[in-house]
Amino acid sequence: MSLREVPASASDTPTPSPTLVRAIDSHTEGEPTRVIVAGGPDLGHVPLAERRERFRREHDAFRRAVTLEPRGSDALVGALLVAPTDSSCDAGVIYFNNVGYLGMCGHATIGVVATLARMGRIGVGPGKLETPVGIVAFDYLGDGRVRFSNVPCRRFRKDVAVTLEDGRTVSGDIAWGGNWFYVVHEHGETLTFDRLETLLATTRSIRRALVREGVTGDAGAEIDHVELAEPDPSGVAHKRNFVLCPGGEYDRSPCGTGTSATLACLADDGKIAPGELFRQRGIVGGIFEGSVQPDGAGGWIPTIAGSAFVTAETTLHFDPLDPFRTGIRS
Ligand code: PYC
Repeated sequence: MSLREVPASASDTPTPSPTLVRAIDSHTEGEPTRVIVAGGPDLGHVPLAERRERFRREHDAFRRAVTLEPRGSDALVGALLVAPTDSSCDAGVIYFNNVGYLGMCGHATIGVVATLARMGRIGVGPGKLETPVGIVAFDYLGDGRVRFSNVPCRRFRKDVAVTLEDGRTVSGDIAWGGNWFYVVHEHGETLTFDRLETLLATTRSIRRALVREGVTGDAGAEIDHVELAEPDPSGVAHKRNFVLCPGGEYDRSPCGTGTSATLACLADDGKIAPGELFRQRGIVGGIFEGSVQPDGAGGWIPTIAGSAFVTAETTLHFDPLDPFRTGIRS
């Protein structure tokens, strides 16, 4: 039976008809975000980490319907706007992608803030978002420009080597930037966009090596982001990077949580001082600016700035007759 012939089951219905799901799409330095502003699943008014688990358990078809083709794409990060439990926050947000749920997402945070500005829910100035991994303070600077302070970030292990299937050895640091990263500094690659297929193949192979060799984050946490980094030869930025995301796609932006993980490693090594400006260039050319401050517990609070642009304001339709209404799955 081909995928086209697989009947869609009732449990796959992502939203009860005739609910309208309203979304605002944007991109942050090239990386897309789809914010669900109305009609998303009701997850109750419990802490956001619990709501994320309920989303995963009871409404995963909604995640797939929003992010997978034909409605979404593997590069897309979804952001469900919810009411915060902390009334000092402007909104609560749960991030998700083509394979699951993210604790935090830097480019999507910038996209969410630009979206809230577009909706007239915030103006220029400071604000706060509640996420499943903590409260994120932001400053909306106007014209889509956003600066946010990430959750506390830290390096977990330094100079960890793994061996790829082709015999190459690469070496890097394991760090928490709001997601778990393997920040690879010895990789033998040149990080240019024309080498996209090679960079994807190498980072996917590194990801397999991490699994094969049992290399994890703290308490056995899966390292689901791989970041290759090198000094930026153009001099426009301090470093340029290439980031493989959990679902096998690459981050078009310089990756907010990846830049945070990089900053934590640089700060631990004394290569960047608290408050010193750092620029990271992504693989398609976008730039994030960042800096760190000590968090008082041995880690670092990164501040990241970048720009997002709204690309669409849409109503999503989930036709019960559409066999692919909850996405195309492999
Ligand atoms: O900007 O943190 C980020 C991010 C993670 C995955 C895609 N973008």
